[in-house]
Amino acid sequence: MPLRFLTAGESHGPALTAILEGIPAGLPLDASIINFELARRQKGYGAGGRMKIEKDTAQILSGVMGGETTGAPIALLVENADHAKWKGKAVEPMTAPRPGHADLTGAVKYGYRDLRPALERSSARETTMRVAAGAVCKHFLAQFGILVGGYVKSIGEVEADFRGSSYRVRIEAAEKNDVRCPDPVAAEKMRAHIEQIIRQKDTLGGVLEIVALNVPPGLGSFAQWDHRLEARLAQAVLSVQAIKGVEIGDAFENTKLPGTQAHDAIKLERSSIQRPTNRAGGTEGGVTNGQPLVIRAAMKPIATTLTPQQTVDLATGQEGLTRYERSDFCPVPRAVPILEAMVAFVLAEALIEKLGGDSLDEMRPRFETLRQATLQDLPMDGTPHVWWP
Ligand code: EPS
Repeated sequence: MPLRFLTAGESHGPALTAILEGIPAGLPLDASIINFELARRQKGYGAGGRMKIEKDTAQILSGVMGGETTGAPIALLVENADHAKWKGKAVEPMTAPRPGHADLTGAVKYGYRDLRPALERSSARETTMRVAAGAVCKHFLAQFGILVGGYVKSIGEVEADFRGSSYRVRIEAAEKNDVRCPDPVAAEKMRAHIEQIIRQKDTLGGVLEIVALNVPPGLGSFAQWDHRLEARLAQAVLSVQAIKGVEIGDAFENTKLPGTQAHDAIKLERSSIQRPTNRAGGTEGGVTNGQPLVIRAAMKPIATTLTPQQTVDLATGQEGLTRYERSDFCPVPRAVPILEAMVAFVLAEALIEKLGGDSLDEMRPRFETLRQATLQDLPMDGTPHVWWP
């Protein structure tokens, strides 16, 4: 059974919902596991006014009985506290599309008479449900010792220096400040940069790094284009609002190196195959290689700026300026748990594919017998073959 999820809900509608299908039976689950991640999504310097209104909490409507998943679809619901202000209220039409937002493309595509329906569904408010579904996936992966975490690498021009720190230390250190940057010196500068951008009535983007530790080798496949794990991760990450770029490992840095320096040497330590570096970011040929999985994502500065931008009012047909809609100033720190959720979903799906089974009890022993990268796992004897007689 493939793992899949759908979300539904408008930013200011009564509630947001998700259905997550394919999580095996026997996973202990209660709302606190989801609420922990939802609270992380709400926290981050540079958030807008909406986060003062909401205290996102999930209701589990199905798929869990007696505190454990049953294998049935898991339906999740988060109410929008802000809906109370919109219910029954006449709303002035919005007709001046924001450059970079889904306003204009949505209106052209669906023929809306008002830009609001595009805003309502394209809003990053929807990521609440990705985080909710992803929290279940993260919790599922944790049963196998797989940890998904993330942190901020840069905000605007301010770049962190991670040299010498392990991924695990970075993941833990990131939660200690409200810009989610493990480098405390850079974190202070990032905060100051965000403060400045708020004063300037503008927005800031940045780069995030998402890491998965203890991922077994062999997830994903090169047998078909859409089975390749890098491709699946890239789609999941790029599907997040305002994410416009993605790289696996040191993809862009590697373009500057010759081939002999861009890869991770294969070494032997007590019959175990080891890689002293991780430039590939944990995948080779669309398959995990047992190294930490490293995904980097570029988030643009979001399109809703307090300073008006040049646009055309679609109702009057005149050039004019955008009108401000409440939004974030720098959503980069808040995007960490969102991207973690998407990566966790892809990895949970790939693990379920690899292990098969409908319950955790079926999967656990299979996980224990997964091949590791040791010489004994590889039955090669060097005999010549005629492949195509
Ligand atoms: C968000 C809720 C939204 C926005 C923001 C994120 O709520 P509202 O529109 O009522 O303020 O603040 O959305 C965007 C950044 C966007 O581009 O739509 C949330 O819950 O994260």
